[in-house]
Amino acid sequence: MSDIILHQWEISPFCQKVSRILKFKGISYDTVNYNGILGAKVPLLSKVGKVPVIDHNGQRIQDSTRIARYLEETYPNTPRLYPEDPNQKALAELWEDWADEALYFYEVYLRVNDPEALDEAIRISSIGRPAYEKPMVKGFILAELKTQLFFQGLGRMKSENVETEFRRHLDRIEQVLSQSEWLVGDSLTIADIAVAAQLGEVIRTSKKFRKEILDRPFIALWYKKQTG
Ligand SMILES: N[C@@H](CCC(=O)N[C@@H](CS)C(=O)NCC(=O)O)C(=O)O
Repeated sequence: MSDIILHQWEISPFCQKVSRILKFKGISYDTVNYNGILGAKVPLLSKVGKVPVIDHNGQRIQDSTRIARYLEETYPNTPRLYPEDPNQKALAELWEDWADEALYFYEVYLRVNDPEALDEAIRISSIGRPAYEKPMVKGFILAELKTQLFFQGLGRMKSENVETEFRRHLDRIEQVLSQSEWLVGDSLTIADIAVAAQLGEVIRTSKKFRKEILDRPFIALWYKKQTG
């Protein structure tokens, strides 16, 4: 068994972010999945009640951003996530926060409003669980995500407007990557990992937007470099 246990939902972009960080740093880890109705146990993992959560050396850390900082401090001899230069570090952290707090809601919107993407997300969320749990999982996920979107605001916008805004975000990422191999500085940072984790969930669930994302040549190249 590894030193680190990652408690996760396979479909969560924040859990994917932590997986990508652990792989980038070459840190071995085991996962505990909360697929199907096991999702009901997620609120018991921490006071916040969300995944990802990691366990390491008797400590439990919740929130992908806090986990990223913890891993950077705890494994100083692994590749850096945060640039050394303070200005670049600030920029990388801003990208990270933008991916987690803004781009995330587009990913959720595109999943909830495209029946094919939703079915794929439910399929992934039900892997390893009995078939009868699927309708319950679908009902729970839909209710949860629609509520999030309603209060955040995107859920009350016309889908054509949300899609246009999402494309504008893609264009901005493409613009930056047309000038530089990585989002900040000259090597992969937390900025690239956080943005790729959100786009990765769109890519693996939405046929329509997978094409739109990967038709942007600089994003496609940058994404491939991170995923192999
Ligand atoms: N800011 C948190 C967000 C985590 C998050 O929203 N996780 C979702 C899965 S994608 C979750 O656990 N939702 C369960 C809930 O809100 O009850 C992070 O970066 O870890």
